[in-house]
Amino acid sequence: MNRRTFLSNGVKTVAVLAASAKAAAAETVRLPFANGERGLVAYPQKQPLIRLTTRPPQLETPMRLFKEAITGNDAFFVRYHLTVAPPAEDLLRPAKFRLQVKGLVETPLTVSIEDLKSKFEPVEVVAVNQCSGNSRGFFEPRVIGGQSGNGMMGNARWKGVPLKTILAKAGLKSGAKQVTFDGLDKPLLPQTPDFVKALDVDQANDGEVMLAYEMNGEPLPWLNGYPLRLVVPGYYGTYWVKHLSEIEVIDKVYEGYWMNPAYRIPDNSCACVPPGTKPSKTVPIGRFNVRSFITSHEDGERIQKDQPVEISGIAFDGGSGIREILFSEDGGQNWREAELGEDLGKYSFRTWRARFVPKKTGEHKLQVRAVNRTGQSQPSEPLWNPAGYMRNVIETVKLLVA
Ligand SMILES: Nc1nc2c(c(=O)[nH]1)N[C@H]1C(S)=C(S)[C@@H](COP(=O)(O)O)O[C@H]1N2
Ligand SMILES: [Mo]
Repeated sequence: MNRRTFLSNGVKTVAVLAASAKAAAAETVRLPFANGERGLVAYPQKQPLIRLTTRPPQLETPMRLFKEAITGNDAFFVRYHLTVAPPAEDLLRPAKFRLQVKGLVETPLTVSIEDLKSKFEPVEVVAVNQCSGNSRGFFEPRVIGGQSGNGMMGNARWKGVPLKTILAKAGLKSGAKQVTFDGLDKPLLPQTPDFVKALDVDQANDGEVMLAYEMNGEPLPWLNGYPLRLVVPGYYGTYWVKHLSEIEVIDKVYEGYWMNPAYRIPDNSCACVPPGTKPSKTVPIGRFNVRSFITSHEDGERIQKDQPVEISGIAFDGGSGIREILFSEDGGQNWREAELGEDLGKYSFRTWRARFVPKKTGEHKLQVRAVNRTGQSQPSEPLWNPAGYMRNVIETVKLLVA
């Protein structure tokens, strides 16, 4: 089956899949919080992933699939906001698909995927995409929004054209302040605001923000933005607009719904407020904070006394890179340095491992804590904000030693 046929079959199948998702989800998983029962569901180009919602499709990656630094395309999480998402297959056909660049530019552009691939020097970056609300289900007190576990994240090698190159080709006019990004998915009801995101011109021109057409050496999977998406290394997934079809340069700060009031955090250094309270001032969410996970073992797993095991996992931050990973086998009383894996770049997952020899039976609380190159680390108590964003508390995995 070639990719075209696959995509076409895929799009036809999805309606059926969505309709029968309940029935198909015989297999379920339990995320470790109240009401954490979830079905596993297989969408086109995806292996069975944890279903958060069906309309629109929102799928979370099971933690056991994060054992490698790169997340497979078939394992990569999926997040959509609008009901008519993903867009109809017809709109995505390379023959039809065009990216428009307009607004405060000297020369408005209409670019095909073929143009992007053939007329511009490609660049690559390995970068984590993580949803702002990753791990929201763990918030206490609970908050409104998708109740996800830790799997709304993934790391891939992205290939495409720097946004800066395209903006230079169009030529920014003076007074350009922000750039907005819109994809082909649309709301079902006219009252629902279209999903449009904005970046300041300086950031859009930083040379790192990318118009990506490939992910891990393949065209983007349909559910991850085929045929073109924005990649904003180090920044929360909300800016990584999928099925990107319209770029507009504007002379003011964009105030559309998905920039304001949505996707905002308390305007302070912890992006947090006392649980249950509202921030007095907010700003748009920005870079990732530091996180690390144990992915070799699941909470509650059993291991043998005196048998050495390798504990391993991943860590990342918003782009300074990981300096050090600390591992604790006693619930955070003592910490020792873990061994870092290959460095795939400052925006990538960094793998780590540590040897653990359980000396006594009973429950052992394993913990991991990453420190980035600017010295930032993770809190031992969870931080709280009303939207349930940016959770990065030190994670604990309990192992039972027999
Ligand atoms: N067109 C479009 N792009 C979008 C979204 C969307 O709803 N529509 N959601 C954003 C959000 S909030 C996230 S977290 C990422 C998720 O990327 P993924 O689905 O490829 O994992 O896509 C972003 N890009
Ligand atoms: Mo998101």
